[in-house]
Amino acid sequence: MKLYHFPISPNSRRVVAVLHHLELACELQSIDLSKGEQMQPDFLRLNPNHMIPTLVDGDFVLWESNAIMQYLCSKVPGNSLWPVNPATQADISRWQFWQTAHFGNACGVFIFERLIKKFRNLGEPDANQIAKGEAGFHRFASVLEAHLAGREWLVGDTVTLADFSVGSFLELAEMAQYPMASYTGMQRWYRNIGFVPAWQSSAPAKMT
Ligand SMILES: N[C@@H](CCC(=O)N[C@@H](CS)C(=O)NCC(=O)O)C(=O)O
Repeated sequence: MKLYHFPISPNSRRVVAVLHHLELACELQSIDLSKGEQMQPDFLRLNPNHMIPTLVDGDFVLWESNAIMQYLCSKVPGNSLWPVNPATQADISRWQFWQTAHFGNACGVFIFERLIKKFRNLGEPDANQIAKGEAGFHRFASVLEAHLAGREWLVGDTVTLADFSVGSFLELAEMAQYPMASYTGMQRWYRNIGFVPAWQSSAPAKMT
């Protein structure tokens, strides 16, 4: 298998964490988004959305990080990241869809305004966008905070794909200055993810 990724992307990192957790052999190929490598014709043939992560497994090409994570788990029967119980799988999928549809976009405002704009010389953060971003962030962060009350993990009593998917966006919380101060449950939960060996070993090198 070969995974095209960009180490500082949260969408990539969570897939790499799954590979490490399951101890699956996979070649990693970095696609440098800062150099526009995702627009190269060879890569566009694999993923016409020009996005990483993208997995190639023989003749099978798969994009969308959450689909890749589920696919990798299906290769390792009995793993605890994606347990076979249908209700548990649906619960995990729920959080993965929620992350893609809502929480990731809410965090994405701060990532774009405070990190990507700087990275690409696109000017200063826009105060109106940040204000709108804060409203969106609080809407969804409060759902996550309430769910985490009295729980260690999002689903069941062990780390699952749900934690990797939703948690991956907290990696950039400090750098992109998400308004996190009052969300002590989220902070505690993300610290716990930080103790998972596969999460530690998949960490990208620090950005300067
Ligand atoms: N929903 C996709 C999102 C992937 C995504 O947003 N990838 C970004 C990096 S985090 C990307 O490759 N952007 C390059 C581009 O849009 O040209 C997933 O979960 O895999």
